[in-house]
Amino acid sequence: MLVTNKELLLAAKRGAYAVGAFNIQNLESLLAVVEAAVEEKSPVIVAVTPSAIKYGGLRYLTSLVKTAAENVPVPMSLHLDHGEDVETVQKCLEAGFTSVMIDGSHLPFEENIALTRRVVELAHPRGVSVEGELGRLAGVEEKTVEEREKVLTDPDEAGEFVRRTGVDALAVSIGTSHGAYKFKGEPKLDFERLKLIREKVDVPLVLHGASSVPQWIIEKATKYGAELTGAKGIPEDHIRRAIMLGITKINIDTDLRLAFTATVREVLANQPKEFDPRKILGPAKEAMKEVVKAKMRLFGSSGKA
Ligand code: PH4
Ligand code: ZN
Repeated sequence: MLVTNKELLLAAKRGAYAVGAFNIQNLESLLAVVEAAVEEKSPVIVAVTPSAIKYGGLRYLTSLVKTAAENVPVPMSLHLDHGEDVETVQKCLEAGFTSVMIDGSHLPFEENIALTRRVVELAHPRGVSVEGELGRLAGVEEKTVEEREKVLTDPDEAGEFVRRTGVDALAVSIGTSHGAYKFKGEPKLDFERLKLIREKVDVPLVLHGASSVPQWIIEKATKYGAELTGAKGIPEDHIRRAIMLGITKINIDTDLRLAFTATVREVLANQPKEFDPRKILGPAKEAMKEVVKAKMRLFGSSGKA
């Protein structure tokens, strides 16, 4: 069944676990996420970005997710990830999304508040929950203290942002970034900042850019020809700590992409005579599913559906 992020995340906040938001772009990625959720008996957030919509089409992707939701016994939300503007949000609301993110994190504070507030006014009357973002997900390693302060979420501003916008969840910046190259040196997240944000903010907190970039997947992809030198993600113990400090939604995309790519490369390399897409994409879907299942166990959402 399709439910809102608000419903999933308030339960997670009460239970001190996190719900994974997994990005999908096609049938295989959706099947991987849904089958994992069913096997793990886990609530799940199916996340779709504007660029995924451009690739797969809003109607096709929405129909696939709705069909999945009608046929599985776990609660699932259909979430717009990194919505850029009111028009995109409007289209997703009309299509039946149960949750939307509006990402005004690149805007000055007051403009971010105004845009986010506008989306809350559109979404809440339809019973759809809204995630806002404050602070930017830029790499922070080589930045000065002043530069870091500009990029990472300010706890006082976070409290004000949530009060004035009415968002149901807040994405925060504590040192993560999107993609497979998150750190050059030792991985480091600003847990002190997360604690302070938690004290100022009541709504569920969201961690974007949370892929761990498992070395075994990098090794497998590299063995079959990928070039991924320097790829590094968020260690699993950092994820556990973030959940203990109040993160209740965790966004994962890169780890699924890596699992997909490593497996497609492996199949093509080992079975050069194979040209049936199902024999190539099927194993890739299974590899993504195993990654999603492992995340659900790590986040503590397994068995919570
Ligand atoms: N996301 C995924 C964003 C994907 O435009 P696009 O579809 O390429 O955008 O919101 C994440 O936070 C993923 O984090 P990760 O890269 O660590 O998996
Ligand atoms: Zn993100």
